[in-house]
Amino acid sequence: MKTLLITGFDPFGGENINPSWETVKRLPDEIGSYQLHKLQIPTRFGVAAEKVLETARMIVPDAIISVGQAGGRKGITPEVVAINLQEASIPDNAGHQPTDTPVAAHGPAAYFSTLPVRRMVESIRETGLPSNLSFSAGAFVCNDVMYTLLHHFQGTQVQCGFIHVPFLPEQAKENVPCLSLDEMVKGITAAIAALE
Ligand code: PCA
Repeated sequence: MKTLLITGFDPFGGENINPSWETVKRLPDEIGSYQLHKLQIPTRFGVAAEKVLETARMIVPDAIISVGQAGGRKGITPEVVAINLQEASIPDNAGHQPTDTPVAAHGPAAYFSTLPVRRMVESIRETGLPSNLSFSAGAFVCNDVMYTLLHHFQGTQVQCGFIHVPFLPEQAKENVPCLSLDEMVKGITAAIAALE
């Protein structure tokens, strides 16, 4: 079997739950030809990505998917691109709020996801759930993790990237879209099933 390292974040920005970790921890242990290794990471610049890399050094995964919350989005959105920028509008969970700072000092401006993002969108839609490609993972901790992984694993066979999920019903205020936990689990399972 192949190994998938899949991560979710702890709550941030005043929320007391993060749908990404709630979803990741409920995924089955095997999907298709992949054995899942689940990891919770802190919503902290630098530290989150380092934790993923530390685990990757131990388990040597074939693929890495990091999942995060994007409150306000309607569907499950595989991210196409990560940018070399930290620009935070709120502090992270350690109180850091960098602006105009590169993720990697001498890195390129951006990296494309090496996950099969278009196939993932199709696979999620086949379950009846809303999904589309996203062309911005923001410039907060999620983008920081995605960029760091793609920078680290460039030129290797390790496929990596990021998927944002909407709020859960208990987080969404009036007229803000959300998905239930069961729907998120179904959608992320379908995304994983699209891996080679
Ligand atoms: N979402 C944030 C960081 C942690 C999370 O779940 C983001 O989109 O950057």
